[in-house]
Amino acid sequence: MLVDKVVVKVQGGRGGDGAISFRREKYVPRGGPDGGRGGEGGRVFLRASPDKDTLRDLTFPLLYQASRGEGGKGKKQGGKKGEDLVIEVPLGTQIFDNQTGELIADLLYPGMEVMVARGGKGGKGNVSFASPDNRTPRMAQQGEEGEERELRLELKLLVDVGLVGLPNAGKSTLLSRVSKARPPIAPYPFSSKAPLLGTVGEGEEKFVLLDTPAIVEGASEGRGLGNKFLRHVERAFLLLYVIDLSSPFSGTNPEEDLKILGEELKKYNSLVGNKPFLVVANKLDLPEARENWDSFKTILEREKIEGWGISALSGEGVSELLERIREILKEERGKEETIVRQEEIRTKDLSPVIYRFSSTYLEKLLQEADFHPGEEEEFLNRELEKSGFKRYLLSLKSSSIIEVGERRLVWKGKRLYFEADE
Ligand SMILES: Nc1nc2c(ncn2[C@@H]2O[C@H](COP(=O)(O)OP(=O)(O)OP(=O)(O)O)[C@@H](O)[C@H]2O)c(=O)[nH]1
Ligand SMILES: [Mg+2]
Repeated sequence: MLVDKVVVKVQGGRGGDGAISFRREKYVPRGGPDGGRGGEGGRVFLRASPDKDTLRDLTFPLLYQASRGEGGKGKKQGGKKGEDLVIEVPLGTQIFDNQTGELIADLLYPGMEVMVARGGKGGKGNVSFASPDNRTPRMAQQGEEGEERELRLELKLLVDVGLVGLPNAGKSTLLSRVSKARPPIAPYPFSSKAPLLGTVGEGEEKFVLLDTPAIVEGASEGRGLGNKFLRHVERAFLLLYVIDLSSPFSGTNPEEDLKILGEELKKYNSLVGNKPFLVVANKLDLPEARENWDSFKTILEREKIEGWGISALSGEGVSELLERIREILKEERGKEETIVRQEEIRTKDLSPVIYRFSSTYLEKLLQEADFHPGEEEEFLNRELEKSGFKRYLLSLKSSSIIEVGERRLVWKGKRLYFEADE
């Protein structure tokens, strides 16, 4: 079963304690204090991993804690920083602060990492407490506790195309025909109880298709399996309304099925209800379906709705449909704002969110920018404009901080800036 909502606690590592130590050297009988500072505690990050498609692994343990900073040492040596903890979550995971409800971040890019808890500061060593009155301080500061936060993680799968429809229409059959996914298929309603992903095609043309459990009239009031799985198609570029031409679920005709489906999707929300769609009229291999197709097609044409007749079972019409889907996806993906997938990120502006991108593209770009002294930022933003990478940045809220290796950038007003030195 797909786990798509979890609550977890995260905590940065404790800072290391400051050291109490005195210089010991030959011929220096009473050396001064030389206890160094404790290291900062590790931070906690969540990373978007394309290999994961569920939050199930996160249901246990409930507290994720980064490592402690090391204690300070003699000879004024600072302790080492605690190691960061990186937790992998599926692409499309949204991170909320469970107390305030604030959306902290939306992980849309493979490898994108967001910091969710700071490490505690290291304590000062006794060096810092020396004064003319107290040349041999026997005190040091303890490390601070790491920041603790309760997070709610919600997965909204990043799919390109979503299959929706009334029960028994052939959604799962179609998914299994065009991908390696093996959904349950059965000649009775509600055989699918959970959404299932499949990838279709290879390389540039590849897209992700999602099969969803059936919608029935009254789903918005909780009938059938309800519409709780529809949020997974909220970010799709395109929906396929699968209609059973042979024996419409409404018991009347395909038009009625289409009407019920359309209305339920609109009742769920306008994002899903108004998403571009194709009608996929299925089961054309059956004689009664073929009879219904002629009049249904005429109605679709009249209403200016694009419809495709197929048989998911025999494969008739399927490759033509796939070709059309690819054409639409090419268009949609080309639009800059689509990575945000029409979803506004509503957040109160609290502290800036820190992201890490393990991206060789960005690293290279920063190196190249160094060869343009005086106009590094100009160069950076100009190059960004030309690349597909900017789309990912557009999904971040303004004033976010982006860490690339040792460097920090600020994303503001749709531009990248080098963070001013403090
Ligand atoms: N003849 C024929 N039967 C089909 C076709 N597509 C699906 N079926 C049959 O219709 C029944 C339902 O198919 P599913 O793929 O499980 O339908 P679904 O829309 O996923 O159903 P739910 O998960 O219950 O919503 C199965 O018995 C399939 O074999 C088709 O193109 N032609
Ligand atoms: Mg199914």
